[in-house]
Amino acid sequence: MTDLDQPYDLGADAIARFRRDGFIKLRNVLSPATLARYGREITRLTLSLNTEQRPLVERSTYDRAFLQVMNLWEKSPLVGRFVMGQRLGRLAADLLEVDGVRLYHDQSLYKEPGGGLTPAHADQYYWPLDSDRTITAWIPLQPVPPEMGPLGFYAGSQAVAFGRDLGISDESEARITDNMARHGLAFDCSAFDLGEVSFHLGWTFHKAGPNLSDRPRSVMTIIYMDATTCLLPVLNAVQANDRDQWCPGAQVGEVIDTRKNPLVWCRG
Ligand SMILES: O=C(O)CCC(=O)C(=O)O
Repeated sequence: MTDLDQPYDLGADAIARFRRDGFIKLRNVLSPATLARYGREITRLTLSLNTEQRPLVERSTYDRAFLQVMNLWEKSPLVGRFVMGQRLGRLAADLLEVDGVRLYHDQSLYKEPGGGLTPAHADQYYWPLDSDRTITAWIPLQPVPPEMGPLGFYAGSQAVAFGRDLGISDESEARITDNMARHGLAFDCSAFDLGEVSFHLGWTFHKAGPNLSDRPRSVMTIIYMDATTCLLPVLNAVQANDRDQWCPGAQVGEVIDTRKNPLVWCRG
């Protein structure tokens, strides 16, 4: 077994902290060797499959934030091995306090040198899922110092309803940031060391600064859901798009177990 599969020692209070804050940052989750091996393939695929050709100045705020390529696990057996890794899957299930997790989808988020901020948002706005037991592992493929745009989290914001209807935009950045300040929620936008991985709930508000460095900020993300999650009727066009891309054929009110949603980890 490699560090991709071995259990990670979460420590005594990590699950309680995650329950309270809606996010957690964990050190030494993946080794430099593992990140280098799989990271090379993730970055290679991201650059070869990316369709964005416009210069940064001609793009919207969303499109300046990162190059985004989804479901790399389907494109490369090597990335498939990474996404099905048992260490991250088990961490997702333990933090969610569920018996098993399935894949919702993966995505590579590559903030180019000079790339803009990632506006404040909560991911679950995009997802037609009937459970709040959803979680994203944010896995930097190199260290992320403050000037490269580390992901930042509002502690406890998973309990805030305001802003859940806002997609990533200048409006979400302005209104959610203002509302988080009104609630006085602490914002953790600390750097990530190599090997450090964060996990956040689908309803936790988060954002990232611009990449002011001359190096790309390459990050792989894996989105897991409780293995018993069912499909909801979609609320908007972006949710319809998500349903069709990430769980084609799933039926409203039934457990989402299409070929695109393999069980990654389950207890026992
Ligand atoms: O990487 C980023 O800048 C944004 C990431 C994000 O919003 C997410 O993974 O949910």
